[in-house]
Amino acid sequence: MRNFQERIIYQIWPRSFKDSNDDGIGDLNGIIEKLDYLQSLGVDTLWLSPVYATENADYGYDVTDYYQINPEYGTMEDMEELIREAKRRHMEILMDLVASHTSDRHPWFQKALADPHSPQRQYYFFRKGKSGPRGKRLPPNNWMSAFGDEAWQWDQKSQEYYLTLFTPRQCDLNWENLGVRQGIYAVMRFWLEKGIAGFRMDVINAISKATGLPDAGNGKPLQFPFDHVVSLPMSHVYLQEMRREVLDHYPEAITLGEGFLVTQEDLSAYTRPGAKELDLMFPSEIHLLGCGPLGKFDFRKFYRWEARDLKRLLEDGQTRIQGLGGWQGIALSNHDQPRQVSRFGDDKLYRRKSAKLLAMLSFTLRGTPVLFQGEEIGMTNCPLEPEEWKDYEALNAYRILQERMHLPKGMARRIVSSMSRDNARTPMQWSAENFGGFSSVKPWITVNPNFSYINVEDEEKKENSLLDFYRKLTALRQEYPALRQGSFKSLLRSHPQVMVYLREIGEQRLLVALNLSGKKTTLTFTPEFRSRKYLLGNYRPREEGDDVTFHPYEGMIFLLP
Ligand code: ISL
Ligand code: CA
Repeated sequence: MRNFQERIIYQIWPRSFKDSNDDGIGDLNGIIEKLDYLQSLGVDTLWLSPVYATENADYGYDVTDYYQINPEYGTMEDMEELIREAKRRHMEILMDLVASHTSDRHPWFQKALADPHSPQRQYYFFRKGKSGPRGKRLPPNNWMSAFGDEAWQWDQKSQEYYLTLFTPRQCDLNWENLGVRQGIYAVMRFWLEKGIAGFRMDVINAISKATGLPDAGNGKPLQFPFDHVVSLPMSHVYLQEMRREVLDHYPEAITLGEGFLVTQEDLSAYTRPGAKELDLMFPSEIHLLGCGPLGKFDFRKFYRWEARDLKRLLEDGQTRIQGLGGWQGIALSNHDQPRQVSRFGDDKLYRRKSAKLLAMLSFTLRGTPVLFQGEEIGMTNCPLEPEEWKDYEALNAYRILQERMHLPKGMARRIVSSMSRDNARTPMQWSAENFGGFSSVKPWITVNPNFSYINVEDEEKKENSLLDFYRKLTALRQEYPALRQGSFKSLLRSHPQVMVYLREIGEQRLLVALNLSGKKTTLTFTPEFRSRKYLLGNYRPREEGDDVTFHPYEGMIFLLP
């Protein structure tokens, strides 16, 4: 059946994974070349960020044709081979279903533009503008896009606006329309028939928009319409329909939801067993840790947090979801976030140690681990010049911080650099050769200069490497059902930096203790934990009694009798 709790998922961002044909762009054959490597990690599910035909306005999240492979990445035959070759190595492929919007070059949208009376016109949100002071034309409402601009684009020909909640080239689909839903279900069947394992679903909690598209918030210009697009009741109805119409016919297919501001309540509503909607979902809040109310690029409270904040956030999240029911994907990073060791660890003095610590978190929290390419070798944020930035969000934030928020260039640049999605999108570092062994020519985006000492080949040679540690963790997770299915119980809640928890199933009890900080500290283990067996940790195991000194970012996993 749907064994989503048992899996270990690895996210591939294909454009930057491996280039097989020397054009500087990652591709499907590149992934095929690296399947043995992926298998050696012990992962069993490969989630590919979108590989469909696209105009790259949002690097694949602007789909022009769901039935074609992006020619930069290869052909449909390559895709079929990838599915086959992965299976041969006991791995399966998760596709990215981008169903909340299409590219403005998708044939549906092209028809909608060409003929306002076409059925496709109703697939999107076309609306008349409002008239403002002195006959000035205003958009239908005050909605802001996820990237900070007006969420409406003007169609000169029909004199109407259309809704774009991300880049201006990603047109929101109207899920109220049966044609849209049937169209997406057909896409899903097409891919499931090809033998994929299921879907990661892009902004799936925003597929329903409030009737009448009312103004957001207090009616002031440019507000992100959280209340009118996030997790509206109909989003559940659509997903239940999708389950009945498509997924029930593929009893092994798994669905992993992604969305805007997914709270624990939200996550549970979509994934609790009775819901019959999604299998698992990503919670959002960890990625907002330390950000102010404006989110990722909020400069007022920018990026300030302490170990105790991360600890509390994780403990609360784990406990709440367990109580509410439902299942989460554990991802400390992805293609939308900075590199995890730079964001939550220390990418300088304790890069390797803290990367191992974070890996221990991913594999021992209650949920399904979802790794992101490069974290297994401790890839870090990349110091790019603004001229080298590729991501729409970064470029736009840079402009907005200066123009609208009047920040000096240097400060705007620092803010964007540390949070930019490009940090996660520089090429995978395979070796110390030119361009990190990713390609033989200059890649589409700059390679992080630290490839000379952070790369897979070096890791493979080293003893006690991070890569090796990941392999130990995948094996440990296979060995102990408590890590996969067990309950979560946090201990020592009041400690400011060490997170301690139990994972327990039947007779099996594991104790995890992780120092989330770069400061040393000593913990006293109470007598009930005296006869613990050390399983794995990121420092040398030591004979210690009741008082245990935790080094910076030290983590330990024990088996309890
Ligand atoms: O990236 C974010 C903040 O920097 C998130 O808010 C993100 O926009 C949100 O989680 C939705 O992301 C997904 O859909 C987007 C796409 O740009 C992202 O890459 C994708 O993961 C639109 O398709
Ligand atoms: Ca290529």
